[in-house]
Amino acid sequence: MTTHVETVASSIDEIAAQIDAAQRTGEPIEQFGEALSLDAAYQVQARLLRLRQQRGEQLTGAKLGFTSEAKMAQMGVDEIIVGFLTDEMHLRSGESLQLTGFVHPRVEPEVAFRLSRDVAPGTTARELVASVDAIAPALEVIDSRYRDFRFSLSDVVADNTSAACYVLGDWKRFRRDIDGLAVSLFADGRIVETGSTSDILGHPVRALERLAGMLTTARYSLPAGSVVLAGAATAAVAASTASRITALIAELGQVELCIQGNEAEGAAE
Ligand code: OOG
Ligand code: MG
Repeated sequence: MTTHVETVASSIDEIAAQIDAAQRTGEPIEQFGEALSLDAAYQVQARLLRLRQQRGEQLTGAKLGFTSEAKMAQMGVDEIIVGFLTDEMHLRSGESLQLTGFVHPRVEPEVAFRLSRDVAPGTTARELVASVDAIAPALEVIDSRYRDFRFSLSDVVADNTSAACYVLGDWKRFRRDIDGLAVSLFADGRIVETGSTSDILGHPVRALERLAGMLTTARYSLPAGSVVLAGAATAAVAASTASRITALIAELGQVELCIQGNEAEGAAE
């Protein structure tokens, strides 16, 4: 006889397997909706991380979501969420994004922090901020595995907060006075979104402080050298609309992503 606990555990594994398959094939799935609690969604996310680690991927950091009004308004979700990053998601400078294999990727500008020490659940906000040694402009590629890029809070948490890839600009020494810096997103040289680093919870360092409390929920430790993405200051743009997307953050610099596949529309592969 199966107990209730076993049934719940197997449905977490089952949901994780479905999301993992959607991520690997680029075939979208239906939302889970009300059936999935937020706690179960974080368990699904932890299971997804284990599946990726079993395939040899390494945890390289964490990302926050919905830390700006622009993102909350774009997606209709208004609670801060956390997801994980792995080495496979890291696109090196000069590497292009291949659109094949994604469902409907979008790109957004991010502030990235680097941790100089291991950070485990239970670390205080003050300790976490004190462990940061560098900051960089970044781009995040998000790709919801759900049909039509629509989800509830639990759906998006289970789907590792839509995390797909990230690109980092050059690291600079960490400093705290990084609020009020202009953020611009360009698609093929045209400005498509603008904002300010203050749009991230009033100050990007607040995103770090929030992460401290969320590691317990997320159930993982971050190794020294980990990257933390603070959450986009502006709405995201569809990757299919440009062959080059650039984020520029005043005083931090710029970071660029080339996208392959747009020009191949209709061409025989
Ligand atoms: C969820 C991910 C949100 C951010 O920066 O706010 C996020 C999504 O928009 O699909 O990464
Ligand atoms: Mg993001």
